[in-house]
Amino acid sequence: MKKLVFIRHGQSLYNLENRFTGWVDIDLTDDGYKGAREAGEILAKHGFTFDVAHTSVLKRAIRTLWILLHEMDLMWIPTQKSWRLNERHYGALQGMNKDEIISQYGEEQVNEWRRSASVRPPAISQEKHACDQSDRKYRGIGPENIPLTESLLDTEKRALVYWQQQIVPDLIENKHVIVSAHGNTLRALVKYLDHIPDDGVASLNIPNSIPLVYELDHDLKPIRHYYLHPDGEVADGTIPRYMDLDHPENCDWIG
Ligand code: DG2
Repeated sequence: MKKLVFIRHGQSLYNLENRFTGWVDIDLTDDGYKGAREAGEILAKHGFTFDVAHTSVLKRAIRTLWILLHEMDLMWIPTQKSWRLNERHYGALQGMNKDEIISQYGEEQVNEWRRSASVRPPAISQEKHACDQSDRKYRGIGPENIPLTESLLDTEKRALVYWQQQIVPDLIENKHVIVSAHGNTLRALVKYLDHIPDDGVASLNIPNSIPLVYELDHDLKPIRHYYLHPDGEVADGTIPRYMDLDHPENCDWIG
């Protein structure tokens, strides 16, 4: 059996301020640092170790990984960073307060932008797009690959290229793999792994800094998955498929 751990970065400043983040390279809050430390502690407590790590080129995911690996005394392991693991590009919504956008466009429209599979938010301005294109982080990937906006399916498509080319080979070699990424990149990977249909993905939410463990068979098919939560108790047979952020009281944890 192969084990793969996903972690969404700790709370970012924009998460705290309830703003759309996407490709904006915002850092962690103090709580974000704490969450990342706790994630490392609980992984170590449960005997997890890693041979290789994958993350995005955005500092909230990178720093979460650094802190977590520091807690586990694993700072030496090889780490690969790729724009393909970046958060979904939220287009013109980036930097905007989510509640203000709801009052402007209505809950239904905003929900569709946030949680539908195929709907893209309005595109970013040409000026901002030019800034992304000239960002050194994205040099060498081809300006045509820098999105103006993305749907979840767009994000899934580019994340799956990375999955197939970089993560699958590590898993085949039986390496212990951790992926530190973002809410929507991880939604896209979970959607793929668990064959969630496009119209079933709206209620899938990934919480900040709670390790999500996948056990996979030799063909990389998921056997089961569970969250490791610092306040949790071992929950046998009652593991929720996903955390419902709106109703966390419905969730069981392995901790
Ligand atoms: C959040 C997700 O991404 O937002 O871009 O605002 O994981 O990088 O904090 P993250 C963002 P929602 O899709 O939940 O609105």
